[in-house]
Amino acid sequence: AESGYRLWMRYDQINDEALRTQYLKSLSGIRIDTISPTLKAASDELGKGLSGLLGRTLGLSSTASIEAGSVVAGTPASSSLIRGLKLQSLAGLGDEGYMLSSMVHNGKQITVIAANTDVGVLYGSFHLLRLVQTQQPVVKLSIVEKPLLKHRVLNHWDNLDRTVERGYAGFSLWNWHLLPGYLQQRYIDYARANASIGINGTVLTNVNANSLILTEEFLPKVAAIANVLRPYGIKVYLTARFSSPIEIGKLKTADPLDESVKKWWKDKADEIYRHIPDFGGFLVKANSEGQPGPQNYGRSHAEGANLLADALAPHNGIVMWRAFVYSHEVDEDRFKQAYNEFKPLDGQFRKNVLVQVKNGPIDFQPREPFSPLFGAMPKTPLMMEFQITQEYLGQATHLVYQAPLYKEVLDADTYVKGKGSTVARVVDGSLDKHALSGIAGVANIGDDLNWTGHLFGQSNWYAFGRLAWNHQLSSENIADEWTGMTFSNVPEFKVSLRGMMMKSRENLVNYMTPLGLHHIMGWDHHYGPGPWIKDKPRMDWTSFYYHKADSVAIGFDRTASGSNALSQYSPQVRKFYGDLKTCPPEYLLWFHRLPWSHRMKTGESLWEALSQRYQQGAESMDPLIAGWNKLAPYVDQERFDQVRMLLAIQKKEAWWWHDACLAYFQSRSGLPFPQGVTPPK
Ligand code: GCW
Repeated sequence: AESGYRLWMRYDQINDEALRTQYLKSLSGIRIDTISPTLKAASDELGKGLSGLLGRTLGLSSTASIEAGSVVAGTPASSSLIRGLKLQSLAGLGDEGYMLSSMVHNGKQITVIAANTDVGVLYGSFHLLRLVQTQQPVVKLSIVEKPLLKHRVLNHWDNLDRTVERGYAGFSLWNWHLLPGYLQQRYIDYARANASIGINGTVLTNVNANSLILTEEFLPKVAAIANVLRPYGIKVYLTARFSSPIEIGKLKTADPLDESVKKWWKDKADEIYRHIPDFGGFLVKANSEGQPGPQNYGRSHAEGANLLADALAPHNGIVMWRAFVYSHEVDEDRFKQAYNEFKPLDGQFRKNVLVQVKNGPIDFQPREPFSPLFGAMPKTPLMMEFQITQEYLGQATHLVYQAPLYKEVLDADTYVKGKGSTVARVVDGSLDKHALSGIAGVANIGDDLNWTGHLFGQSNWYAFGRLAWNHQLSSENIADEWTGMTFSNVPEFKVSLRGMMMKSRENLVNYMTPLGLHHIMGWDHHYGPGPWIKDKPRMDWTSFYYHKADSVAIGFDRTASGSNALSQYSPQVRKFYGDLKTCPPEYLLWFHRLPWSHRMKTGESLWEALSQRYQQGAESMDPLIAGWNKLAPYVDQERFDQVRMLLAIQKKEAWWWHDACLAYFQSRSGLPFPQGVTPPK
């Protein structure tokens, strides 16, 4: 029962009786008038949540008279009371925002959850629940909220056989065999969890796509999932394999300029919308890692994207076209390839296309500089792609709270329109005035009892959703919300756990890839260390390509004397990273190739600094484990043990990284370890 299945929506009774009584005064009954499927979801959630937390079944009614303590939820259309309030602030809230207000109505103190749409009411209901779950006051509420980004989407890399590419939490949630007839409760709980953090879209299938998903065999199954998710404000999207017209359409070509191909996609879109009237659109990986695409026919990414965009446009669907492309056939730093290919296409995409860009230029490393595409395509809405599943971050075995990673990228300044041109402002459309905006997170969810394998994987799903809604939230606040809802609101507990979570990502960077090292993980599985990996069919699949360590130096020179990838950034950013005086140590080997004897600002040599970071990283596990053990009184045995056991594995593996990397790099540098660094076993 305590496996973690309930995620952050636990709704257990608040222990403190005085506090419960206080809450009951303000929240004594729920009134929702008209019951649409979405308002029913809101009312179910409020009913279940408040009754659970406050330990008393709350009256839930569409006719109950308004009493002091009533919660009135609805839209001007669904509720005459809310219509009567003539709420001014609704005007600015769009179709997903909401307000949460304490008000006096006919002399009675009530709480109003109001929005322009039913889904806004649902989001507001979850907000109210969060306040109670985290034991915040609910009197004198005056909250208005609306999302800063339009499309807040999970990307499932789920295959039709239910394996999940880079999934570490079991098999895919989507049981294609039993669909459409059998609808698991889990689909509903998935929808609730996403709605609770404002996620409004999900791509069900892997970007390495199978065209069968677009056939009559599968579309009714997709429609069944869409029907479950719809009341929760979540749209369904699919990945489109570019060669589908050939594979399932029996055409001779998939050339985007061919008339029969255009017609095929139009017909296909019409067919999909017959099954799913509010289908979201397509996510496409094309001409990347062997996937088919427009370049197979000598056409550009824009021509490929526009083909699909035109087919979806009559139905208001969108195309999310990925910019993750690189090829060993091009003699160019992999860092530079996406930019080289996409920047020239700026302005050529249809209005319903977003180009989806991974946060960094290589591939979801523990730390990457922001992708230089952000800021480089002002005429195209760019969608952020984060990876929630920890492909390169110890997968579902290591505790890594990723909000600081997401924030680091979102807050980075591109300087393309002067100071303050942050990546977040590129992505939310405010910098270049785009109405379309979005963010995607590659999901870490599977059918494991606790959804994410590592219990703390839940915090990354949660943090992604919260930042997708509002990228200005702080990592600390998000951690506090999550720990409060997931475990306990005892202040000492929250403060300790926050501290542990906030350090966890930097710890991992230190024991895996300190000082700007990147992509030195084991080949293909990307789990453990593999800095020695050299002989592979492609240079850009070796570790040596990225670290280039020899007896003299280490690092990738991306300044003007090297690949000059830095030229893809604005002059300020270029100078900042390019100048050794300003380049932060965290990014050093991303941009510079330096002798082992290079003097760091701290006075130590590069070799010493590197060794020390590995040492720090490995040693960081002891305080983390001790910290968790101290928290035992606040966590049920089952979840406590889950984390405890994984931390023990993580510690072993942090030392594995330490030993393997130090042994390897010493075989290059030939230098002795500085004092305090444990020699590798
Ligand atoms: O991160 C890499 C992964 C691939 C993945 C690819 C991509 C889905 O190793 O498994 O394929 O990127 O993002 O397309």
